[in-house]
Amino acid sequence: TAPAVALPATALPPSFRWGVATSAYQIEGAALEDGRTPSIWDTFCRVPGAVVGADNGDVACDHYHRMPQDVALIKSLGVDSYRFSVSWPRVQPGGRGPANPAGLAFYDRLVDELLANGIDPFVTLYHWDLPQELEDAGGWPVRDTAYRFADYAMLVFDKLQDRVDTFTTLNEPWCSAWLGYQVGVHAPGRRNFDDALHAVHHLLLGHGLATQRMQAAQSRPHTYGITLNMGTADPASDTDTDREAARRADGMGLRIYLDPLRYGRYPADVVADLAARGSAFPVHDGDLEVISAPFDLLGVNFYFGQDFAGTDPDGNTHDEQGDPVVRPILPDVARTAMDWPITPERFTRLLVRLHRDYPGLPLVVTENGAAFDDKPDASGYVADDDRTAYLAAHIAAVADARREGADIRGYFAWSLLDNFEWAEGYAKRFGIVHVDYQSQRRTPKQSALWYRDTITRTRG
Ligand code: GBH
Repeated sequence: TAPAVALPATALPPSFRWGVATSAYQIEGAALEDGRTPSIWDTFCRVPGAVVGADNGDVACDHYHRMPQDVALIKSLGVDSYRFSVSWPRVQPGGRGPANPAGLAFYDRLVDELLANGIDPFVTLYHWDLPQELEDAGGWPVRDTAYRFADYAMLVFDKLQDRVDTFTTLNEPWCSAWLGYQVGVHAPGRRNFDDALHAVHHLLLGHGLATQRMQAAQSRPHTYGITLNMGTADPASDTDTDREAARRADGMGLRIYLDPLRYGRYPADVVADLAARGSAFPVHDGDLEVISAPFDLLGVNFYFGQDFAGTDPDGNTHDEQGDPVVRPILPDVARTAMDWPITPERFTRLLVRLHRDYPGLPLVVTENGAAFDDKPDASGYVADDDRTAYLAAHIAAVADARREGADIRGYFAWSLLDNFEWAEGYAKRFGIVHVDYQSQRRTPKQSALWYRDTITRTRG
């Protein structure tokens, strides 16, 4: 990897928001404490072969018990914001009914601790931990789950709105829908195309219902948003077949979320593609008005961009089911420990494109980061040149996109801590702070020190 370049101090304005991000199931542990019930991830982790090393989030980073020290750690990194998610089954066990006071109290204490340390809390309401009871009732493919989500959101909002400014609804609905219900590599591990498609619609509906209800109940103005995972989908070559594959990938990966959210309609080309295979979004009258409820901020999670080919390696344009081939091809560049290509110039292109195609929507990078094969020394310190270079290149990409006019307000590094990396278990480390899972000792890596220095210099 190329060595990290120091970002010019003026590359980003003093008002730029700098943060670190985590999610509840990935760090909290305390899976059975204070009334929390299982989520789909507690269940999925027990499925043989589902998670590398048969790991689970029972203990994770034990953040639930170490929260004040972790907030002190966040402060020591020099960031001004902390993005965390609220665990639905902690706050509303079973996914229905009244709030669990002990569960809500944890987030109440977290917010107070952050504010006392001058850190702005940036709340994600849902980062993939659906209460298992709601999955047993059908999960996201079922319409009722959208209404259950809005009810849950209000329990959190009522408790925290006096002190929290930013509420985002969903983290990466693409992952919840397709990885959870079609590919089956994430919880709940189901494999059905139409279930996933219905999940997309109900996730978006849940976002809209929750956003409308929070806005109606607010006692002061807040910033409302949603976070999407976004890549770039380029044709692998100039052929019509590859261009068509890239169009389909972009439609299913990005436009089926942003078009309804911003313009109140699913993209016509995707609707036609779906109809050709006998599928359709389960839209009821009025749903698209709800889904397109105005919001203030788009969270962008970016890891890499890819190319798409419309043929398989044997040259076939259709698979065994008769569906057109949309084959991802990873750009031929350096990779991370996830085997993900490192593509910062595509990040700039994505951000500029969002500004062009969905104007008037402020952007915040809610996740960006990388796993590498860390080699801690005896003290736990990791000299992670590779991660440092990754962050430097992607923050420079944000600055480039701003110079091209994109309205990007902030950047959150994924992640504060090494943590439970979903289907990869604890084997993959994304933290800018090393975690020794035996002792739970936290040690900032070189990348964290670089990040702190970068923030300090850009603040002027
Ligand atoms: C994020 O997901 C999560 O929000 C976060 O919890 C997680 O720890 C972090 O990233 C690191 O993984 O190759 O078909 O999957 C990112 C998941 C990975 C989804 C890249 C899109 C590209 C398309 N994204 N993936 S595919």
